[in-house]
Amino acid sequence: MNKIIEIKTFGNEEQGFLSFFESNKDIPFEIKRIYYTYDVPINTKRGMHAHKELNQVLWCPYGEIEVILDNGKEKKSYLLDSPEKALLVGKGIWRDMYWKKENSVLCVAASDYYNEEDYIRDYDEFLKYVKEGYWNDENKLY
Ligand code: T46
Repeated sequence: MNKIIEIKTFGNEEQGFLSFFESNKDIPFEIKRIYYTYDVPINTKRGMHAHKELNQVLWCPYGEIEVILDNGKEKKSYLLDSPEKALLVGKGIWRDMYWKKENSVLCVAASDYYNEEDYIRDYDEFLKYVKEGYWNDENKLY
């Protein structure tokens, strides 16, 4: 988790491209929910939370979105600027997303149904979980 992966892609410039990934094969979990974020004004920041248990894969089929991941010990920046790139984001990761281009779309496939109880929306609370070793070493960044 917490790394960029390449999405399998077929096609050519004459006919266009098709990209796909499959649960438990290309991404390391079963998908239970899909959502997407769009019509976000440029330079908007979203996210600002972590998940206790949720695993997700993020991809940007159109546009450019920067995702900053923070495991409480280090931060890394990942650029979603191609429909052939995806970012795996596991549990115990604080995330901030920045919309870098007009009309960029963020798509997300998640390992579980929506549950507000799984969110940590306060950064100090997130750091407390990190200090207590809640995720052990399962939230490394790559
Ligand atoms: C994440 C990043 C990448 C629902 O009711 N159902 C859903 O499935 C989702 C995802 C959200 N919501 C509600 C909860 C809030 O009232 O939609 C509203 C906006 O959600 P939020 O402010 O959490 O949106 P983002 O863009 O900051 O974060 C979202 C996901 O919530 C989050 O899990 O990792 O995208």
